[in-house]
Amino acid sequence: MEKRVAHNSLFISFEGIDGCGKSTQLLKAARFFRDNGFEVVETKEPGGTMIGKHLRSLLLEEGAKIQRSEVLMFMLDRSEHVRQVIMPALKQGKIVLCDRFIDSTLAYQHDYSFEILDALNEFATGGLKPDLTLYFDVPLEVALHRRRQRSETDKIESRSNFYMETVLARYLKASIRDPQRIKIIPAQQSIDQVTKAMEAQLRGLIASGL
Ligand code: Z5A
Repeated sequence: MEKRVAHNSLFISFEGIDGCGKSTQLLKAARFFRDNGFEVVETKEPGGTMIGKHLRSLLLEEGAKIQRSEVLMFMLDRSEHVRQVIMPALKQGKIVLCDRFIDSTLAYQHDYSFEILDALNEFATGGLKPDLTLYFDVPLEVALHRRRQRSETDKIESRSNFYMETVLARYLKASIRDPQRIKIIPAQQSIDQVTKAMEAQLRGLIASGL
């Protein structure tokens, strides 16, 4: 695990393809930590700050015309998010639960190499990485089925199956590269079963003294 920002602080990111159930599980994790007496901040990317909210609507509703610009907009969002929200909370010894972070860029902006995106992520975050990343692993068909039950799709969500298969492959590559940080949670089962698997990881963290 990376060196902690402050004693008792913990930074956990939630990752996976759209429809994997990570946002649902983030809420459960927040309740789990609060029930165990911890202070929790829930946040997300894109859109965790005021500037991020503007970027989010530009990115998700309009879609950046140029991919390079899209990457840089995610980086601007991330840089402000770390500065305004994540670091202050960690310095106060809080638990930060973040819906998407650096690995989303590695997975979704897959026109670019890990080398380039690692450098950009490092620059945007000042080197901050999550202490733990929970990757919710579902086959594309399961995620698509869950997404179909929701009515709206935005510019990014309407991408092709081929694009999404590549996103899955990049998540896999990221988790193979960094198995200490990225823990894979099988997420095909019911919400309660997935929560159980996730809580087993979180209990382990608490037992190890956080
Ligand atoms: N993006 C990027 O390209 N680069 C970056 O660097 C970053 C982001 C940071 C953000 O979309 C988009 O930005 C995202 C990547 C890109 N695009 N895509 N595609 P967003 O924030 O609008 O949404 P999202 O993060 O992709 O997903 P989401 O809406 O938050 O969904 P989710 O977290 O994957 O799943 P959920 O909301 O928890 O669940 C989805 C539905 O399934 C819901 O109805 C649940 O009740 C149901 N569900 C959840 N779990 C289960 C189980 N276990 N069984 C059955 N049903 C379930």
